[in-house]
Amino acid sequence: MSTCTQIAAELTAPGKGILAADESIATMSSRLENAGVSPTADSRRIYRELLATTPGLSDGVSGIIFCDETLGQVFTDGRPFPQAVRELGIHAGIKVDTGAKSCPGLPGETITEGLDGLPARLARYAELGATFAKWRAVFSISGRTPSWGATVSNANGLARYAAACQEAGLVPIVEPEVLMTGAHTLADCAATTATVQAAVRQQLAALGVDLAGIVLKPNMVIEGDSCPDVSDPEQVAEATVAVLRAWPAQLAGVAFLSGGQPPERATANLAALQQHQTPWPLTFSFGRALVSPALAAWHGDDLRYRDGQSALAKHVTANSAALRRRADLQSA
Ligand code: 5MM
Repeated sequence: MSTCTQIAAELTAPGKGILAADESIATMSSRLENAGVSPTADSRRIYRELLATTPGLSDGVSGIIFCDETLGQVFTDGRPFPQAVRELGIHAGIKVDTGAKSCPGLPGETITEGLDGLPARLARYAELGATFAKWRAVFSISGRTPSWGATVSNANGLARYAAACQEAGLVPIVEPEVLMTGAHTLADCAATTATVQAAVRQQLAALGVDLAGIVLKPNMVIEGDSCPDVSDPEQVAEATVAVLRAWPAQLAGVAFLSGGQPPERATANLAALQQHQTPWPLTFSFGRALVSPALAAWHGDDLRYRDGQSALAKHVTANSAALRRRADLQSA
């Protein structure tokens, strides 16, 4: 088994998911400010340390994705984040894209950047102790989007990133996100997600990416946030698995993003997904659905540090329990 295959299997091990704590400095700063915390490098560091040192975190979390700033920071006791997290039994990952930027030629659409100098950055991240990476491309549904140009360009970026990661010995998390923003229906989301994922598969194959050494991080198939017809967990799960069935069995695993769903809804949908037999594990790589309650409970108050950790632990436990339903079904 190659290193990437082994790490990808560990990231998607039964009962475990991934914590996405990789907000860019700008996003993290604005979330801290909204929670009443002064956004400094140290407050961002303290918050990520709060998350990572949550008691029992490794029972339900196999890996934490950080951004460049955090990967170079240290715990209060002086240990670098990657080392300290590794010593907690958790893989350290790194977001390596540099964000979704306006796409020349395609007004209103974005292309995710970050390929320039990527091999050298990956080598440095591996040296720092990262074992996996993440790159997110975003697609929005409207009457004219996503265009084929944006779909193929972003799929090619994801594939070039994934190939570079595997050459560097890092597992790429491949994240094509169809956004929930809008009034589109579940069926609209299913059609767009299928088209986007087909383009990603084609580009991964064209660049010889080994699917056994990647983790796919897709959106669940779900209606837009202003669509009046709200789907239930069984509908989301059925539509999501129907789209995913196009992926070959060798894919290491699927770790869903939460996409702005309320935490309880994301967990209920994840639980419903476990009812479906699939050749790959279906787990979580949630950001907001895990960290928002923790940030709200802590909001920068030293006296509420443990409350922040308890809020995170509660949601990790609930999602891990949702995954264990799959193990129960398989052994029944
Ligand atoms: C944590 O948010 C990540 C991106 O942050 P920036 O936009 O600041 O770069 C994001 O990629 C995240 O990892 C995924 O979208 C999943 O997060 P959600 O909140 O959708 O589960």
